[in-house]
Amino acid sequence: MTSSLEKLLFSFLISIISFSQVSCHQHHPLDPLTPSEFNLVRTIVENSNPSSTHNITFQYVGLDDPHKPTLLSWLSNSTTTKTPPPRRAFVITRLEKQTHEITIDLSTRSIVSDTIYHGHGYPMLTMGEQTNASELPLNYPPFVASVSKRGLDLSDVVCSTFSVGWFGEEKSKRVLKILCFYIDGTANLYVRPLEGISVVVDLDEMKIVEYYDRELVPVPKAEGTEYRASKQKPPFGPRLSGAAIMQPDGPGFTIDGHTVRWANWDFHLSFDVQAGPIISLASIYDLEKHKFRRVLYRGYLSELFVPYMDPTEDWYYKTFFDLGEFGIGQSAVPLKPMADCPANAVFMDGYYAGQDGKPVKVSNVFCIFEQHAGNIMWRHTEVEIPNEVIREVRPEVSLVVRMVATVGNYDYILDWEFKPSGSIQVRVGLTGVLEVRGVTYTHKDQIKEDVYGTLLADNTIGVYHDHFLTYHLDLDVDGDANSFVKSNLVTKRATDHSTPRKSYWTVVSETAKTESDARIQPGSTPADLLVVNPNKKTKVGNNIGYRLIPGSVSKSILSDDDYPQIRGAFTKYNVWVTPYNKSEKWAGGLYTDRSHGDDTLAVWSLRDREIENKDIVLWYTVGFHHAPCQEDFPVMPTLSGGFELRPTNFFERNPVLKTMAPRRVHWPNCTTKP
Ligand SMILES: *[C@@H]1O[C@H](CO)[C@@H](O)[C@H](O)[C@H]1NC(C)=O
Ligand SMILES: *[C@@H]1O[C@H](CO)[C@@H](O)[C@H](O)[C@H]1NC(C)=O
Ligand SMILES: *[C@@H]1O[C@H](CO)[C@@H](O)[C@H](O)[C@H]1NC(C)=O
Ligand SMILES: *[C@@H]1O[C@H](CO)[C@@H](O)[C@H](O)[C@H]1NC(C)=O
Ligand SMILES: *[C@@H]1O[C@H](CO)[C@@H](O)[C@H](O)[C@H]1NC(C)=O
Ligand SMILES: [Cu+2]
Repeated sequence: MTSSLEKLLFSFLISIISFSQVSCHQHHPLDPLTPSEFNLVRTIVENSNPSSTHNITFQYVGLDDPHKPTLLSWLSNSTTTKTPPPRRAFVITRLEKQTHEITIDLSTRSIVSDTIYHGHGYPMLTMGEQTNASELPLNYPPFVASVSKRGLDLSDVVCSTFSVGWFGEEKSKRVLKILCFYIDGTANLYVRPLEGISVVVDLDEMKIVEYYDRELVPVPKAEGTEYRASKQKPPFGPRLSGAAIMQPDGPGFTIDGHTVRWANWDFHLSFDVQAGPIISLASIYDLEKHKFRRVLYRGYLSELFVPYMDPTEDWYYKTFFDLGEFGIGQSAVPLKPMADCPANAVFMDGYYAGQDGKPVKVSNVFCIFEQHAGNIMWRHTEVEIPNEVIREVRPEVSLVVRMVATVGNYDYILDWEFKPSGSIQVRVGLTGVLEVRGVTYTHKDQIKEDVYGTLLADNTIGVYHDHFLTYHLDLDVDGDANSFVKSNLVTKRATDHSTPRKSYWTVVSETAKTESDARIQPGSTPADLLVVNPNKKTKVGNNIGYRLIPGSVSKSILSDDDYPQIRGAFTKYNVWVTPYNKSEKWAGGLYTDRSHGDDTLAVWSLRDREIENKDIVLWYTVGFHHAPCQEDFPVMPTLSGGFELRPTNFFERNPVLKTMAPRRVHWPNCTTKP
């Protein structure tokens, strides 16, 4: 692409930039690493291994976020204290079949620690090694023979990588499976699997170590699988009518570095190769108290577990951990203006370290926009007052931060929506292409046995599966010492004959003392789930809090002793609470690929630590059981889920009572033709 001279000049420039950026402390301590910092990390790591520079692969490079108390004390002192907490990078490399954990101090440009990880599991897969591995079959004679045996054209075959999980082996090698698909006549390769062929690649050797061609199954036909607008044939419709969003005064938010300020909200938005968007230090301005009050110290998607339900030889291992294995940030795609996000959106780029440690840019990785969805923030019509009708309505405007990750066939839309009322609504949208199994069947009546899915089209089974998105929510409700409270709604019998009523319900609150009190399946009994600050009360004496309003609450229904469930045991409950611990970040463990499930949220929680009046982390899983249907084919309309964090006795009264309605925008004199 570029000449080596240009590359040399480029790296020279980068090193100049890195000097200036690293030495003048302009970063917020939670800012993601900059391109120059990624280069600095690479240089430091490579210089520490001068003889094997070309053999190091960077599996993870990210900010080693400062110790929370240090950061909080720096923030509350930031006007007086000059030095921010030390800026550090956390790096995982593979070198000579070993996993290295390296911490680098970016200001002193030194390695703080470099240890070899000896436990189970492997780091996140890089794009580079997945690309290299997926190209191996195309030059592998037995595979080439299998393709021609099926009468297919090798040039229309594309292959993709699949993590293999763990099924009880003592030691598991760093391997991947490769599955291949047939393009010929469609862009929808995932619905045209070359079923029956499996290829196992050893990533350390980067070579094929196992190969099977088990059965000849017809490749589902291309007809009807296309999703590109340009390839569709009439009839079309319906045509949706257009609308425009006008913000003549520009957006109502400001972005200062990575800090976003909008309406009464203030938060930091970062990008991580594994987690994608990270929201930090979200606080809301209290009009009555004349100050910002803390709500969420850090919130991000911590794991995304997708087990498939076909237990047969070619499919049983498909139990993916999209975050720990593939990286949701690494899978992020550039957002398309006017389509992925509305016209008034502002975009941000993101960077991560590629396998060679060099920064990789994802343009438009986030979009941020004010959402005018036509909803009502609050209203009341009063007609009971003689000779007067009062009608007060406040339209709702909210702020949305969006990222889309495309993990192979599937697309995940990840939204964080902030509302002036103090609510934070987290939404996920599932779309993209289903993972399908090729079969001989063309009609449901031919199927006598369990096929573990739905026949969607000729020769095509959409396999049953789940999506579990587990969020790490380090709420700091008006301070870091918080408690988790279950306000159970309990039915009472009216027995004393003073009322014609036979029953009513009342609220009986229980504060969780230890972790075991906070493993919850919402909906099993009616209850409000709250994170409260037990040290602060409203004027009338209620505990200041935030409530979790669960959305879709599917939990895993695999048996506890099933291997994927051991690794994904954190999906057994939708809600967990743990005491804050900097190293407990990833619900599926730091080394998720081929993990044995010994470093999961479920295992940490077994310590049954105290969580009352402590700095606590709430974990919530948005779950979907997905039994595919024909409408999901050839590409799936978005299926949404999520949850809400809503102030509950946090404010003294309705915090949007005095919120001013958006200014009416006058349309410029233009005409549009249909
Ligand atoms: C890098 O790895 C290859 C193959 O594993 C090996 O032959 C070579 O000696 C290694 N190079 C260095 C500099 O360690
Ligand atoms: C401010 O900094 C001083 C000195 O570093 C520290 O002792 C103090 O606890 C900090 N204040 C707060 C509110 O964190
Ligand atoms: C992938 O292939 C490229 C190009 O051949 C090579 O530079 C790189 O080292 C390979 N990566 C791995 C992990 O083998
Ligand atoms: C923090 O979590 C890690 C991993 O679970 C654990 O090894 C460590 O002991 C914990 N630290 C504290 C202070 O609990
Ligand atoms: C729009 O139309 C109004 C009424 O016809 C006119 O007064 C005004 O000047 C026009 N504005 C522009 C920007 O053309
Ligand atoms: Cu699905």
